[in-house]
Amino acid sequence: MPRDVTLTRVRVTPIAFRDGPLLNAAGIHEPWALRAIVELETSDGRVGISETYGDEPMLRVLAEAQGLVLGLSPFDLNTMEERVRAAIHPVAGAVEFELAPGSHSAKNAAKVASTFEVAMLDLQGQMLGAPIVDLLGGRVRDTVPYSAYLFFKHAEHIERPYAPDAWGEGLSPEQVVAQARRMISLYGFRSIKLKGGVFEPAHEIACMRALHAAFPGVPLRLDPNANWSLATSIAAAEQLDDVLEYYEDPCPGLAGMAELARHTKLPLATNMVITTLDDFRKGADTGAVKVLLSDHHYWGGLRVTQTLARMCRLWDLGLSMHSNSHLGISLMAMTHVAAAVPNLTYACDTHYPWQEEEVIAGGRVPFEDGAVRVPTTPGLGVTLDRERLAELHEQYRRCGVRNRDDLSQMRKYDPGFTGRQPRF
Ligand code: GKR
Ligand code: MG
Repeated sequence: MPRDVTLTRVRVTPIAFRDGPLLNAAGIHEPWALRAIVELETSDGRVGISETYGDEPMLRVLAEAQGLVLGLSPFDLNTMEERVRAAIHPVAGAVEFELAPGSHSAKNAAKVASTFEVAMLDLQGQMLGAPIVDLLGGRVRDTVPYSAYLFFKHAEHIERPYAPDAWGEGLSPEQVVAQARRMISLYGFRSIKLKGGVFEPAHEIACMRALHAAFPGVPLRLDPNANWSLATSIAAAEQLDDVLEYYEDPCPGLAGMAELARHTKLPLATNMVITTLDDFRKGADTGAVKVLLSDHHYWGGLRVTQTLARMCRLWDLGLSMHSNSHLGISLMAMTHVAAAVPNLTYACDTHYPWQEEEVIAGGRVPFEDGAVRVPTTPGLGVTLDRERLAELHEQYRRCGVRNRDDLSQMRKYDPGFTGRQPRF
């Protein structure tokens, strides 16, 4: 009987993989991005897998949480969640990476529950011979669309031992258009997002207009990550009105976004001002946000994402997905849940094209016409390549990066960089 099977072991492997010199409001990506690969072993010898944040505070929380699932059945998701919520708490005085609300320690319980949930659903699927999407109510689509996620970038990292990536420099409007062309020709994406909040708004608007001219009819988004003041965001909205499908987190705070909403007809999207169900309760009625960018890694898992989707439907909000640097296990978890959400109204974000390395057997997940095919095989539909896992863990051991720090990295290029936000 499946319920006689219990979880007997938790294995957490931190990994580091190469990342490009991508610019954002906080600074610039370091040469290495971190993740943690979590494996849950069962009494009948199965292994369920999951991928999450790999920074030091997250590794500490995962170590603290390991014992909470031992002895549970992979079907005991509710008990797992209750235990995690009772035992895992925010850390007072924690230093948090502001750009990525997923890194905040207030999300610790949600992040751990999400990590365990994905691995437990993988096990459930293996035991029942069903893909995770079936455990979430079944697919409403066979492929999940993703967007071309563009970044301003340097050609090379400032530290020289790292070979340049294949993308070259991406600073001018022409280079940004070339980056989009390359990404679309490689993967077939049908919408485009530019990570902004890096240069003077006039330059970023010029880039958006260049993309609009180069890709007529392709939906475009700009995300300054709250690095524009309210006044700047209002002024820029007028110049972006005919160009954007949505305007993502231009200015800080729910109140700022609500005020901006009174000055523009552009739908505002966020992964910064509504990041918990509690924020949703407070924020949905303000009219500040019309599109929610969910992220199962810090919202609490795939089933919470489905709850959020129902709430978006009830409040008449659009829904899509946010991303950080990640590998294929996360991409597959995103794909399963996105396939089970009827009201996925926009193509999801993914950093995946920026990552060259993988830990899953068979190598990188393919995109077909900008979309990932939803697996029909049991569980997540992907398994670990243990040799690659060991290599990426070795990179983690050697790379020296233990926390994401885009600000300090940027100071290597520009010692005067303050990281003050909003900067424009
Ligand atoms: O990876 O530089 C980045 C992004 O800026 C990321 O940290 C954000 O969390 O992509 C994210 C976003 O949409 O805000
Ligand atoms: Mg964003």
